[in-house]
Amino acid sequence: MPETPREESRLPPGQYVPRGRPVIHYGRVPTFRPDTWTFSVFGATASGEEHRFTWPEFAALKRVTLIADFHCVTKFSLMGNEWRGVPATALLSAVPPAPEARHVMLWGEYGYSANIRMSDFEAALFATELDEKPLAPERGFPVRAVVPHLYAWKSVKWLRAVEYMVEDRRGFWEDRGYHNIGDPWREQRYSYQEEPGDGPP
Ligand SMILES: Nc1nc2c(c(=O)[nH]1)N[C@H]1C(S)=C(S)[C@@H](COP(=O)(O)O)O[C@H]1N2
Ligand SMILES: [Mo]
Repeated sequence: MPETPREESRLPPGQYVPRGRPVIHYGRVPTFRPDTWTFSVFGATASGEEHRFTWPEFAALKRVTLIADFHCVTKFSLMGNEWRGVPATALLSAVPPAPEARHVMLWGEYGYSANIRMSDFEAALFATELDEKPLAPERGFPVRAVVPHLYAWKSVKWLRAVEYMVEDRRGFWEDRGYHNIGDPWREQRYSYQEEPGDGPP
């Protein structure tokens, strides 16, 4: 059996493991209302239609476990999180995108958003549990995105919608000076580091 790599070798450049497990977000924690909550998939869907899941429908999707570290661009990393949730691949089969959709916008409550490439989306999880417990309200209850290989601002808490996109557009932080792709292993922190092709103008 291969050993789990030690934490040091799992830390991208410039990151550190803090004491405790910080919670960080912009704005306040929303209240979950199961009767009115919906999760929509819209934009460049194969059918051209928007699809909305109610909470019971979403909760009935198959779930998997994913163990992953996450890296905040402010430099702390939370190691070895055990996420459980719906893999994006399940959503892609339930609501297929149009073949020309190459990008995805993840939408949280209050209009928080983050854009990722379709290839990043395929590796994402819609987490409903962390470390064998339902997500805490401040961690994104009832559903948060987990995009394990990109900076954590892309892991949108209180996720409410997924928009398939043909053309790339910047999300909340990408529009405020952060890198369009945000790969922590390449330290893609800020938009001034972008190379041609990394993002929309
Ligand atoms: N909806 C929403 N999701 C968000 C944020 C936010 O402000 N709003 N902040 C992001 C940032 S910058 C980080 S580092 C992580 C923090 O996740 P945590 O609070 O579970 O540590 O959530 C991300 N998801
Ligand atoms: Mo962050």
